[in-house]
Amino acid sequence: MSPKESPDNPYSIQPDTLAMKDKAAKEGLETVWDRFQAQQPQCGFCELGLSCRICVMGPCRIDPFQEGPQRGVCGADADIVVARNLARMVAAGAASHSDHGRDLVETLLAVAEGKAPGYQLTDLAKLDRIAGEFGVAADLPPLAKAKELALALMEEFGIKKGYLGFTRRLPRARLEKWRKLGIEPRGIDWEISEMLHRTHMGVDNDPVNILLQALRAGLSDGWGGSMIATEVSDILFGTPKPAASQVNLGVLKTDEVNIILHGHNPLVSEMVVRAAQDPGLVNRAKELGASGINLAGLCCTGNEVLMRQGIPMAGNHLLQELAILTGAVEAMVVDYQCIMPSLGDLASCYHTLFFTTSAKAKFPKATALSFAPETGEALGRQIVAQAVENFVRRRPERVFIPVAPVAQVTGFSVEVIQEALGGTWEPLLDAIKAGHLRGAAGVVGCNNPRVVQDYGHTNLTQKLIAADILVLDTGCAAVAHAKAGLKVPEAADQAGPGLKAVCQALKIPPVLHMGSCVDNTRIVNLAAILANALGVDLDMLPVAAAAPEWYSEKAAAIACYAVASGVFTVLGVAPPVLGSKTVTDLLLNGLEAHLGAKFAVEPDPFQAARLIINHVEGKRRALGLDAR
Ligand code: BF8
Repeated sequence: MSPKESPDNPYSIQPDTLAMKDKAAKEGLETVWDRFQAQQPQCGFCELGLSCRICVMGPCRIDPFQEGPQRGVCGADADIVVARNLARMVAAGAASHSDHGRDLVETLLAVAEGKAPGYQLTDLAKLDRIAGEFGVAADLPPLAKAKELALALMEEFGIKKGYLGFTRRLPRARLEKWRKLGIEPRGIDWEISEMLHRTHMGVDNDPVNILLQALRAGLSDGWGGSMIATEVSDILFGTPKPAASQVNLGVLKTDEVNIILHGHNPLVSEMVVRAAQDPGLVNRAKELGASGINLAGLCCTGNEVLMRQGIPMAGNHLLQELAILTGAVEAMVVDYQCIMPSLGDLASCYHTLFFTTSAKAKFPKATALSFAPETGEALGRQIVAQAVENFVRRRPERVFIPVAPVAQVTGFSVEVIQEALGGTWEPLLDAIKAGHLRGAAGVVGCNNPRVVQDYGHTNLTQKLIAADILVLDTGCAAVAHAKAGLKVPEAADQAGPGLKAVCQALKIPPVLHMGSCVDNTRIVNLAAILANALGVDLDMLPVAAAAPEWYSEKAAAIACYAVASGVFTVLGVAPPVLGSKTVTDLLLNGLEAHLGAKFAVEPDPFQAARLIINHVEGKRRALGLDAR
C-alpha cells in the first residue's frame, strides 16, 4: 500500500472493512457508520465544547456567534465550560486506564498469596527490577517480593505524598517543570477525584487552573495507572518478545472454532489462550467437525495477547462489529473499554456467543461472566468449552471471510529493543547523532467514523518512515500499520536510506509494535531512558507523537501525559475545545513555554507528517545535530 493523497471512499481504506460493510448492508444489519450517519448533523455546541450538562440548573449552552447567551445559568462563560468539559474527559480516560491497572495489581496480590490458580509470576527479572524501584527488599523470595510490590503499587492509587513512584524514571528537569506548575502527580485516584471535584459547579472557575489539573490527572495515568498496568502485565504474563503473526479478518478460519478476544485487560484472555491449547478441548472441537481452535484479537486485548503470545489480530476498533458479520465467530469475549453496546444485537443475528467477563462492564444480550483472580482459569476454560460446542450452530452458507491475512512482526518491548541493540543504548544514540535516524514518533490511538478508517495512521506513518523517522505504535494505529504491511522487516524498503540501513542491520521493521494503549507508557519510558542517556529533558529529544484518528477519553488522557512529559503531540481530530480561545491558545501555544511541548491539530496526515518532520529537525538543530 503506498501513500494516497485522497481516500477512495468516506469509510475505510481497508478491503476487509469495505467487503463486510457491504455484507451488512445486504443483510440489513446496522453498523457504526449507519449510526454515525443517523446522528448528522451532530450538535455544533457540543463539538465546540460549549454545552454544559454538569448540573441540573442546566443543560446550558454558550452561543459561539455571540448573539445568544454567553453564560450558563451558574454564570460560567465559554472558557470555563470548555475547560471543565475537557478536564472531565481526561479524568474519565485516566480513570479507565488506572482501573485496568488496579485489576492487575489485585491479581498480582492474589498470585502472591496463592489465591489465583493458573496465574503465576512469569518474568522474575522484571519483578526484581520493579520491586527495586519501589524499595522492596532485594533478598525476598519471589512470592513475598510480589506481595510487597503489590501493596506498594496499591499505595500509588491513594493519598500519596510527593510524586508517583514511576516518575523517578524521569530527568530531574522534567520533575522541576511539573513542580513549578504544581502538576506533579500524587496518588492516581486522588488526581482523578480532585479533577471531578474541581469541575463540580462552583469550585474551580479558572480555565488555566482547571487545565493544569487535567494535565496532572493525565500524568497520574501515564506515570501511574497505565504504567502499572504495563509493568504488572509483564510480570504476570511475560515481557513481550518479537514474534511473527498475522493481521486482518483473514486470520479467522473457515474450518476452526473461532474465538475473538476483545477489550483491554489480558487477565481473562490469557486464560482463554491457555484453555484453547488444552488437548481435551481441541479433541472435542475435532469431534464436532472443526480442525482446531483458533483465537484472534480485537482492539487492545488483541494487542496484549498479540504482543505476548503471538495471537493473530482480527482488526481494530471499527472492525469489531464486522468480525461478527463474517458468520465464522463462535464466541466474542470482551472485558472492558471500546466495546460497542451494539455487539449483542449483531451476535444474536448469528450463532455467535457474546461473553462479558467483568462485573463492571455488562452489555445488552450478553452472557455475563464475572472474572476474579480465584476463578479466572476456570472462566477461561468455560468460555472455550462453550465456544467449541457452539461450532455445530455455525451456518456455513452465511460465512464470508473476505481477505487473506497479512504478515506482521510484533513484541517490541523496551527490553527487547535494548537487547537487539546489544544491551546498550549507544548504537541507537549514535544512529540519531549521525543522522541516519532523524528521530522517532509514536503514532497511536483509535479509529473514529469521522475519519476514513486507517487513512490517517497509514499515510502519516509512511511519510514519517520515508523521512528516516522510526515509528513506534500501539493501540488501533498498530493494527492499521500492520494491515498496510509496514510491520515486517521487508517494509524497510519503504523507509528513507538511514532508517532502512538501521532496520536491515537489526532485522527489524521500520514500525515497531509496542503494544496496547496502556503500553504507550513503554514509549514515554523509552523517551525518558534516551533523555537520561543524553543528559537532557524529554522536550529536547527529536521525538513526537500523533493520534490521527482518536475518539476516546483515554486518548485525551494519553495526549495530556505525552505533552506534559515533553512530547509534541499532533491530533488528527480536534478535541471539543474550539469554543474557547483561551483553552485553544493554551493547548496549541501556551503550554510550550512551561513544558517544552504543545498540541497541534491537523486532520490531513500529509500535513501532520510535515509538522512532525519539521519538529524533529528543529529539535536536532537545537541539540547541535545536523538538520535537514
Ligand atoms: O485503548 S486505540 S479505540 S481499543 S482507546 Fe480503544 Fe482507541 Fe483502540 Fe485500545 Ni486505545
